[in-house]
Amino acid sequence: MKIDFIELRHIRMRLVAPFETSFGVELDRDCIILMLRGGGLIGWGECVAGMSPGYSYETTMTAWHVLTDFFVPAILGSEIVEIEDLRDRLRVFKGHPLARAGLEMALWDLLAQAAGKPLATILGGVREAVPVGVSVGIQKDVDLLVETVGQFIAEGYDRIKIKIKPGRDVGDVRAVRETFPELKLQVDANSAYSIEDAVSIEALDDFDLLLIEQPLAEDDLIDHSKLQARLKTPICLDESILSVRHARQALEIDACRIINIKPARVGGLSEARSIHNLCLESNIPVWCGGMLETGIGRASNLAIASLPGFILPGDISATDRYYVEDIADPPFVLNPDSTIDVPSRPGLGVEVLNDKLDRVTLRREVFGL
Ligand code: OSB
Ligand code: MG
Repeated sequence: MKIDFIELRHIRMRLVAPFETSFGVELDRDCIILMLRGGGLIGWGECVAGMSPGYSYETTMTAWHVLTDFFVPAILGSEIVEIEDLRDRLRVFKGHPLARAGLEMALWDLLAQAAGKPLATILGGVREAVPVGVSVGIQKDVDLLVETVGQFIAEGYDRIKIKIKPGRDVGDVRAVRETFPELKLQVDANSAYSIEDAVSIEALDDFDLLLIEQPLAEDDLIDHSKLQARLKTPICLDESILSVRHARQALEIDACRIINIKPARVGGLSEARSIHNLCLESNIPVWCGGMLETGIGRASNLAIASLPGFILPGDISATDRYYVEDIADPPFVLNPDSTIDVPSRPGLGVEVLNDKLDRVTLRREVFGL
């Protein structure tokens, strides 16, 4: 099909509660919503780059620049038959996986709709519902953290991830573990430690955690490997894994024993599926990470998380954990067994609500033939 129209929107949505990590606190979430038209169908994508380069070097503004000046012109007017056609056209450009992934998501939606099948089916999904947990930001103090975790458990989440940073690690984890001895618990440092101050990471080894996510720098597989050798708890890499090659190399040197797969971080669903396939062959458990997505990105995450290797609960929570009002319908709800249903309608399987989308749009640009 020929891609004859593309629309980009920079949107901003208020989070139900501020989200604090080792790299900062967010009250609002910014992202770019992409709309692609081809063959009379419309596909939607979400580029998760936020306002500050805290998680990744990409921001909403750099993604806007790279998309509008390079990626969109490379595909507008092109005859696209499969995802590889898009990947081929973008291969000459370096980096910017979040921008790449947003565009790729819209194309997956379009191609799945053209095939009349849910995205999950097209990707090779095998589950109708996926196990999920909730990612809890750093709270004002330990008491509030324990209370917040307790509320999510009461809502039905059976796996909790807590964000940590130097000074807010062992104390936070001990308090949660003492209050909830049986809880499936894991932590995420978002690369806030160095190998020199990893003693506090080693101190977390005795709390029966499912995993310790991204303790060290994103560009440092070597020190992660040294740290993993000192821990019985599996290290899980997030920021460090940008491609299937990184995944293979990390596993070869035992830099991690679990991988967090975020399609956005690795440049799209196609690369995410390759990493999943590698891990499945290598008996390495994977799970789907999140970037506080709207219903559009969440539908895509649920689709990839339905693949057989995603055996650990994902950071894919119900809509009401993030937003009062979403831009897509229906909202995602938590099932009593701490799972969320995978959309079963063709494509992403959600309906974008144009009036709500208009209300959160800060900037819009269209590209037509
Ligand atoms: O590191 O997993 C992360 C959110 C923004 C940026 C980075 C991360 C996160 C989360 C939230 O942990 C997961 C979610 O979407 O619920
Ligand atoms: Mg993470």
